[in-house]
Amino acid sequence: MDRRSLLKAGAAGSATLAAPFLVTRAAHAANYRAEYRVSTVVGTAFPWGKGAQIWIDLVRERTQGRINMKLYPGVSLINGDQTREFSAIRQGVIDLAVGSTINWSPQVKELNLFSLPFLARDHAGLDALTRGEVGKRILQIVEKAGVVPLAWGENGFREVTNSKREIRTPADMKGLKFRVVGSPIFNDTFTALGANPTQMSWADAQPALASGAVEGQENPLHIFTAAKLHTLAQKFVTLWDYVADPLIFVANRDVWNAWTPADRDIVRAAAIEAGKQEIAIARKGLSGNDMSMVKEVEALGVKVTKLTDAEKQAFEKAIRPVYDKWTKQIGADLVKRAEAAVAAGRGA
Ligand code: X2X
Repeated sequence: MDRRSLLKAGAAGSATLAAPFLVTRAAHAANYRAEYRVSTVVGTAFPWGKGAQIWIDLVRERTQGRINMKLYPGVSLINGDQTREFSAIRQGVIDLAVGSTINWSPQVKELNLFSLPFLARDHAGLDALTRGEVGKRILQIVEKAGVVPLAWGENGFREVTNSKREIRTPADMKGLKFRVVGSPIFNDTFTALGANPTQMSWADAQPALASGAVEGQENPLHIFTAAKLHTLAQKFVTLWDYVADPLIFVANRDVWNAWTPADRDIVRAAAIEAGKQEIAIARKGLSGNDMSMVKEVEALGVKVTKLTDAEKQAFEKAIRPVYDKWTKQIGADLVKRAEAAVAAGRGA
């Protein structure tokens, strides 16, 4: 075809119609990366990693592969140093994440709210926080701190375990060496209980438990079973539900802004859906009539002790100065609203 007939064909139809479409495709190709990296602490053997993978799969399917997310568990993008995750998302070292509020607390002090001992108490109390005004406020704070919050998930209520003895009273914790997570409130809490806490990453915790360098730790039961903590000498588990550990699905702001509004809607809706599914997985065997997770742990040869409300009160009393100290750091007003929300949510 010579040039003139080409122009004619173009004017006649398909070529002119195709042109704007091609431009849009080219713009996508220029802004969209071949892969977006999603950070988590644990992988798909755990509810947390499963939730991230559900998100990834939903987004891939609904964007017809335009947005290709990939899971990087073990916080491998920052060499396992989970307390640096929030900064890394903000800086763009990490594109997206499903992260624990505990790990982000060093950068966003209000996230310590969830680590206030015996604040949430149960799923109803936790839901009253995350699904209500307090949850909205927390997500606004996260956004102001520089990342785009999308949805809530859940690691679970953290239960205390150790290799030495049954824990029923604060006195039972005396002198025990515990691995604690990366926010200093955990050091304060375990110190107030007479224990001997050392802060370390999850990656370092497992060899430290195996060697006996530390004797105990605290994590949700789903982490206990999936990480096989009974093989790391953890023979005693106490269900005290002292701290709820919610997760937040987030995106780096530049990554977010580079996507079309329609694609952002897809990614956000998928995060909300994945979060709901993930929370259901995290509560499986630990709520309502189905407490099969406790049986599962007992079947591993572990002694599981469930504290009564009266027994929990002894721990609460010992920890009170820590609660008061951290209330000031978090913001007395936010804590007051949280306490009121939990009371209303639990029908207390
Ligand atoms: O490090 C932990 O204990 C873990 C896996 O629960 C978190 O990342 C908060």
